[in-house]
Amino acid sequence: MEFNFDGLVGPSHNYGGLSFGNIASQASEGQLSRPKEAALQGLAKMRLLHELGVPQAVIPPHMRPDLGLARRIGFSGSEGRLLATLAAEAPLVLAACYSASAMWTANAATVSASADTRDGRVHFTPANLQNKVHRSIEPPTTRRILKAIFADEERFAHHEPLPGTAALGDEGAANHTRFAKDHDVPGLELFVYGESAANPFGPRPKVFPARQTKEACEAIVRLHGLTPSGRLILQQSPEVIDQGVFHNDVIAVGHLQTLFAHEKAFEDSKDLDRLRRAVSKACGFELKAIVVREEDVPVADAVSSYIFNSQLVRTGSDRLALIAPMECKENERVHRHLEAVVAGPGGFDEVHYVELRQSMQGGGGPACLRLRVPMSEVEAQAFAPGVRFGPELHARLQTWVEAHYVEVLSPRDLADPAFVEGCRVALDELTGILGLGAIYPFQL
Ligand code: SUG
Repeated sequence: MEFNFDGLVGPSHNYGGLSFGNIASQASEGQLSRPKEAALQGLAKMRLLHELGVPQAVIPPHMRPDLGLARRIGFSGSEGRLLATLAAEAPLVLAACYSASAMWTANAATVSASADTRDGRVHFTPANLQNKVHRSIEPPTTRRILKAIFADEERFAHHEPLPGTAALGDEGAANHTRFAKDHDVPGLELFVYGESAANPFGPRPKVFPARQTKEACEAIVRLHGLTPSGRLILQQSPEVIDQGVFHNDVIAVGHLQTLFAHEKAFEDSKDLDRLRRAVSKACGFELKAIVVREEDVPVADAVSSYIFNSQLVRTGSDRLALIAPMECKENERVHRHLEAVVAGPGGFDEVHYVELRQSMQGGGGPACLRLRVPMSEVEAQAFAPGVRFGPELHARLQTWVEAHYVEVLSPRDLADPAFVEGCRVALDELTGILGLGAIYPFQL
């Protein structure tokens, strides 16, 4: 089975405009955010997946603000003074300390199925996220959370994040897709990078940063013990990175035997054939590729609607469903195309449009909000039961959000010491609800 571990949106969800190269993030800078609505939208998506019969679980938010970030770069003083100084002199640093970006758990880690790894364990490498200051502070907490959830060392292996340096830039599962007949048989793990550090004059984007390197992909292949036939590393088209495709999951999504991608997703026109051959060799079936042409959906529409940042899932009634952002319904061209894919042969069986506007304004669609963990039945019994999503946990989390989250958050509110205290109380209570023990620095 494949579990979707969705990131629960944190109480300080705000729009800092912190992600250069992510068009939605930049466009939303300084806007008022609605943390309560954001968290409830995320929970509603989890409920939909659960109701469709797709295994669902939740990953808690990180404690924010992380004022340690500000102190490490030379700001000082008591908590109250520090908040006031940052608000007056360094609002971007303040927004970074408060960022709820850990909600996008597709960037939390790369996960390899036990059927693919040499030692037969599920492997996790937290992403270093070194490309963005506000995200570079996530790995230590992510690692603690993943170790708390997947604690059984006989079944789960946890690696350190790769060194946080440009040559090893790693953004986790957003650039990783697994193709296989099923979740417990060997498959093909596809890694996609934006540039190669060892080839500085090779193809690379000219405007926006490439966040994932080839060298990071190679390191993860080694760490996870993937066999040569069980993995493929391809380059993303640098041209589309410059159009706002900052992760592969903004232009392609795959699941078991199916790939749904834009024709411009990869650098080389032969890459798709390479992928077909590799899948056929590793998995013994022909890849079902649903490739969208530029003339049907231009890259610009793919970026604004996030059509490829959809989740591709197999429902409890064995139907292939696409969970797409509502923005796809609002873009006439995209909507028409999706409906045609559903109606035509060899497409999806159904499409569900979900309202995630609060996350979308930060550049995170349905696929960004989830980390997929393929597991056997036995492995699924071994992870912390408190994070498994169902009606009961949904109700508890909804009540918790209603009690602790503010409706509207403005950049000014971030300087309020009472808001910091509110975040701590909320997250302390959450660890109790999820039964995870101490995972935040202030609890250790
Ligand atoms: O890293 N946005 C995230 C969005 C991550 C989307 N993830 C995937 N595509 N898998 C990012 O750019 C916005 C923060 C801000 O502007 O406040 C942000 O971090």
